Amino acid sequence: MSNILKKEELPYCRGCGHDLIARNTASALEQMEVAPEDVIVVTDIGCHGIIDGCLNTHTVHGLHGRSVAIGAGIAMGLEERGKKIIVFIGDGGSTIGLQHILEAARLNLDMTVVVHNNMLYGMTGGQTSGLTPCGFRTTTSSEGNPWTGYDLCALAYTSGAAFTSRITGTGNISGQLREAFETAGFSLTEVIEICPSYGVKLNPGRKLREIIEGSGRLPGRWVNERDPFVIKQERKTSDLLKDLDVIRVDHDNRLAGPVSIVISGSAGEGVQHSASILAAAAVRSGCHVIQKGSYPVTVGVGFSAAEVILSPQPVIFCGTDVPDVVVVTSGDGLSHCRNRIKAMRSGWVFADRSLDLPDTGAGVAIHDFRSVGARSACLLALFRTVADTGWISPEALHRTAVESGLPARMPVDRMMEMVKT
Ligand SMILES: Cc1ncc(C[n+]2csc(CCOP(=O)(O)OP(=O)(O)O)c2C)c(N)n1
Ligand code: SF4
Ligand SMILES: [Mg+2]
Repeated sequence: MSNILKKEELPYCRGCGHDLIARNTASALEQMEVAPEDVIVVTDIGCHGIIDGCLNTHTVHGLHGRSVAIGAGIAMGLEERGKKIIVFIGDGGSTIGLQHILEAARLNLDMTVVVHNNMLYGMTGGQTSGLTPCGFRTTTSSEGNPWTGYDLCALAYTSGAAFTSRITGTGNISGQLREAFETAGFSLTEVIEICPSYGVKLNPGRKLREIIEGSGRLPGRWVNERDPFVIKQERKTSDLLKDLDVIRVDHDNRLAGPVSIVISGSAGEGVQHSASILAAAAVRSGCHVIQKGSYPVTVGVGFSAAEVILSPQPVIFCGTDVPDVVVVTSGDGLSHCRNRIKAMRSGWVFADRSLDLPDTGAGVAIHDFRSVGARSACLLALFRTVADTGWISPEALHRTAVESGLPARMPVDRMMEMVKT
């Protein structure tokens, strides 16, 4: 099993060229012995972009045509060398956002762009793109595209890319991708492939090799000997960590490995704040902690959810597929996390008694969390969670809540008594 790919099954249609690129990208990175946490994959909008959920690497999903600009920002902002920034983009995206490619090539930013050129807009139904070859049939050019596609490699090369290649997306292309990934500076590899659902259907009997030969855009590699881009001006941004209070470890934890807790309630009911109290209590108990918030753009209404990961070791992956514990205190919170509760095969759901939970493989603990008031329900549920799981002590949570001044607003001492009895 690959250490870059999270899943054996990839989400594309059968025979899609994007599948070959994803697997060969993983294999190239493995040959190079790059750790998944040292790889940042930026994907564009399109079928190729749905790979995000299958990768163990960092992933950022861009806007259509803008993923190269995002990758460029990362490449310019990263102080640490040795990271691999790889942008996955389609023929559609790379012509919609062509200028971003030319600028990144001109600056010779240290990143690789892998163009998934299936010669049409796959995700939206097979329309012509700026790289569709002359004569190739798409859903918007039933007689065959009357224009020749851009020579993307020539544009990138003449803009200054350190390495540019055009390859055929068949067989083992890991060595060719590796050449791009190993380039110091900007590299672009255009992989020409075919979309079975539209390209093959609309161009029956035409072979990929013959299409490439007739397109005038032949495979090749082009090199500019240049140094990669480095930021020359002095950094003026301050270190955001420097001004934070140091939390001293004065409690124990009983964690054997990482655990994830999803806390889901309503806007205005203290979900994010309670999650921060839990996170700080876990830090003072010697844990490594990740906290993420999630809420609609209308922050004052609807759900409010937080994901907290507690771990005895540093947390490298900060996502949660299926949580170990869900804490849910309101109807809004339940609507938001219903599917996650359904997907649980083990662990615990701590829920307010007013809620009608879906079937789940997790254990269920029902309590009257809202009896202490809507704004305190979430913190009470977290007191119950730590008391029942034993991961950290209720005393650590209580002390953190007291030190942050919560007793003025919430019955923190009463909550402590409630879980002790
Ligand atoms: C700014 C913008 N324009 C248009 C769209 C609609 N759209 C979504 S996917 C897509 C086509 C993607 O084609 P391509 O980049 O070639 O990727 P593929 O699906 O073929 O992998 C389009 C036009 C969008 N999401 N955003
Ligand atoms: S529609 Fe085409 S490009 Fe999209 S996944 Fe299916 S075969 Fe691949
Ligand atoms: Mg495409």
